[in-house]
Amino acid sequence: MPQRGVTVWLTGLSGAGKTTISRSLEQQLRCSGYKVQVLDGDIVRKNLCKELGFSKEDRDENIRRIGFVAHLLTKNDVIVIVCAISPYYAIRQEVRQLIGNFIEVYVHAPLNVCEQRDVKGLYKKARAGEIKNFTGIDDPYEPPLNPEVECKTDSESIVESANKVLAKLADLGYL
Ligand code: GGZ
Repeated sequence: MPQRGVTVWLTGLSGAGKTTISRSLEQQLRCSGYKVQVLDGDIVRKNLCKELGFSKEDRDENIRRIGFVAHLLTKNDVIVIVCAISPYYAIRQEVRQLIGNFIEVYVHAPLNVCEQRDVKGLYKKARAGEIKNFTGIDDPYEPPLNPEVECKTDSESIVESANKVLAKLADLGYL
C-alpha cells in the first residue's frame, strides 16, 4: 500500500520527552521504509522562527508556521513528527483542522519530574528568574482534552511510548 501522509504532533512540557520519543519513532519508521520528517520546535526556532520569543502571540505564530510546513509535507505523503511544547489548546485545534490527518500525542510527565530531569538547566534558570515566561513555571500549559495517544513518561519507557504511537498509526491505517 502507498504511504499516506500524517502529522504526529507531540505536545508537552519542556523535558517531558518529546524529542526522545520522536527520535525513536523516526528511527523505527525509517527502518521500515517510510519517509519521515521531524520538525522540532527547538531547531525550527533557530531558522524558520528565529525572531520569535515566548509570548502567547509568538508561540502561536511558531505553531502556525510549524503547522503550515507539516501540512505541506503531510499532503505529500510524508509522516511528519512535530515536537513543540505548543502550550495553547486553541492553536493546536487550528493546526489539527488545517492538517486533517493529525494525531495528537500528549507527552506527559508531572512538572516536578520534568524539573528534576532539567537536562538543559532551563528550569533552574526559570526558578531563579533568569528566564521569564517559562512554560509550567510562570507561563501556562493547557493539556490536550482528547489526545489520540497519551505517553506517561514518568512510568513508561521510551520504547513503550513510541510503540503506543506506532500502534495508533497502524490502527488508523497509516502504516
Ligand atoms: C518554554 C523555552 C523557553 C520558555 C526557551 N518556555 O526543552 P527545550 O528547551 O529543548 O525546548 C524548549 C524550547 C521551546 O520551544 P517550542 O517551539 O517547543 O515552544 S512553543 O511550542 O511554546 O512555541 C525549551 C526552550 O525552547 N525554551 N525558553 N520561556 N521553553
